[in-house]
Amino acid sequence: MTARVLVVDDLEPNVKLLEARLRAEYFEVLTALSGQEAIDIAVEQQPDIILLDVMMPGLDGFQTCEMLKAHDDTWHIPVVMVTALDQQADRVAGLQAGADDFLTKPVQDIALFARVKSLTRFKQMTDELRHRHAAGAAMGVLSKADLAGGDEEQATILAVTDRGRVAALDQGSEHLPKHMNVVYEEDARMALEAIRRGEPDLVFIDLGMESYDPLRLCSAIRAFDNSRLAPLLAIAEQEQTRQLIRALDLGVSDYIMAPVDAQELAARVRTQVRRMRSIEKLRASFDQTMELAIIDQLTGLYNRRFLANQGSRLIEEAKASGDDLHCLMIDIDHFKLVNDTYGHEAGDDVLKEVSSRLTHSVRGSDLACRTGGEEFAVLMPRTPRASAKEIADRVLSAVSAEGVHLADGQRLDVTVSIGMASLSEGDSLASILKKADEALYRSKENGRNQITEVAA
Ligand code: GH3
Ligand code: MG
Repeated sequence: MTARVLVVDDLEPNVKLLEARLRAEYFEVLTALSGQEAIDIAVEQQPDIILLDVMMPGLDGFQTCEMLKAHDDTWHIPVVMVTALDQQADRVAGLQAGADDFLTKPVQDIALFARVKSLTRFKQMTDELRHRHAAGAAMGVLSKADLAGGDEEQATILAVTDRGRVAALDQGSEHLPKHMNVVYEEDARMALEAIRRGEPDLVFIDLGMESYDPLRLCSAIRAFDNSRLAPLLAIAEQEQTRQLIRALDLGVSDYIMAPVDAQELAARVRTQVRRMRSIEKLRASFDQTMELAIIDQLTGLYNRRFLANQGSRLIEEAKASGDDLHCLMIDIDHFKLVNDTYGHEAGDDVLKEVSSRLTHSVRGSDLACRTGGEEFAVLMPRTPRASAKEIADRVLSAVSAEGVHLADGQRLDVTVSIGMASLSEGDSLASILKKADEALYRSKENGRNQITEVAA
């Protein structure tokens, strides 16, 4: 995995040093010697991740971080604060300024690449979701709030270790929000099952475990869809750097070195949980936006926009494969009379009921849409004429067979008129809809409650 990293430090030798190490691992590197320069470059060049020194003249690292996180063009770029060793207060201030992670000087390779890779993975995931969001919805612009800070309360942490309780973990949990509780599991197989069931929100893996290969556990967790994204934190002893590097290659999200600093542990747990929650939030908000963008809210059918996109695709596919495709245009008869006689609400109820009967009359592979007030279109891919006619008959009788019950108990007879057209060579979505529409008007002229076909 590669990424574009912006290195920010007022001391040029520091910049050069990090730059060389990142380049050696095939990262692309941008550099800045001040906070302001960092902001300008970030806005213009959109790096994937920013390594930001804390102690700088002018804008210091915290101020720079705050400004990056407040700027519309840079708020989504992960920031790693580079702090002097033993500056515990700096770490807390960094996280408060909105930093996504921190590294302590002198920066060790393993820590550097672990943080950079993990944040790059996170950014790729959120970028993908942000792009889908933007593409899928002209409405519903994604706000900063959708990404920033998922809810980090209420998390279950599973610690997999066969060496008894980890003192630092117990101490660390004192620094965690109240609703994060740590559960221990000695049996790696049991742990794996719980993880695959999606039970823990975060997993600690003790790399010193003896009853089961901890690396095998990491890869087994990552091999399953359900647990592919679960935050995994490795706990490693100083002499376990080789295993740790393997674990990071296998997709461990982060690690903590023994002797574990309880506050650091708490900060890392919170960061991981927050990241996971923000991805979940982004997904949910994406699904919701998509649904609003493509579903007609009154009837639950697809809307005109979806027909325009998806319909064109179906037409192109049918033309490429040579399969039959048929189109129905359906319009409720004398619908204005329903509104005028029984009121708009009764009209809405009729629309919902007709839509529901339509949905039940067509097949899952057919695309049924509400194209306008009381007008519907159905595209039926891979459907020969005889089957299309059968489906049109089914729609006609499903609507007329039984009256629609209004909220006040009255029963209303409702019928529809239908136009049917088949796809011919030169057709586009617009032209097949037009043909079906013309056929529909013939059904209206000829007395309604009937189907008119136009041949290809
Ligand atoms: P025809 O048989 O020729 O189709 O006659 P019609 O009365 O169905 O057609 P017309 O186009 O004259 O009237 C359609 C009516 O549908 C007019 C409009 O007020 C009503 N309408 C459109 N959208 C909605 C809606 O969402 N809810 C309700 N209740 N009525 C709607
Ligand atoms: Mg009508």
